[in-house]
Amino acid sequence: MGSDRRSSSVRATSIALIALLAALASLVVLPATAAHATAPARVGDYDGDGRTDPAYYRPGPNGGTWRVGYTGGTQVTLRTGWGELRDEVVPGDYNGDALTDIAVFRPWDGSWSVAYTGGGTAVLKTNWGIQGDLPVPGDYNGDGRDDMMVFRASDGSWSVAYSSGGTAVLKNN
Ligand SMILES: [Ca+2]
Ligand SMILES: [Ca+2]
Ligand SMILES: [Ca+2]
Repeated sequence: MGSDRRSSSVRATSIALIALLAALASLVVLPATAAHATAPARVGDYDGDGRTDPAYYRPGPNGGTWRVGYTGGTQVTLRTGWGELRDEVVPGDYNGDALTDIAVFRPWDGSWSVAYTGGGTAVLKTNWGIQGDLPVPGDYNGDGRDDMMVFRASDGSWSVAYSSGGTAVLKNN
């Protein structure tokens, strides 16, 4: 009897603890889940078959996760633990091998880092862009490699650093 009472009291305490944890979880976990739900879709041709593949980047405290669903139906995690929470994702084909590469722009130091889908990583550029700039990667010189463009709303400038080297301001105001 005594042991039953004790175990039911332990059970009650456990249930109270679980309820407390659930309440805390709803405070702590749900906003993160909501953020994950809005993980940006970043399409690209990640397998080079000429068809655009749906993909998304999910930021996390220990680095982000990139998932891609190939048009043929296979889903693959391209990379985990890569990128930081405040990074902006800027996928593109930075080496011109026809495979979209995963990449991030880091506003606080202006760095552009890429993890090539074919393998290997690189910091493509530093000090290219600041907080508030809009990164707009694309192939601005038609050499088959995407370039690092930043648009600055405050002065209407479009500044590009070509993947092959060199920089230019394409348009101002
Ligand atoms: Ca594809
Ligand atoms: Ca590539
Ligand atoms: Ca280019």
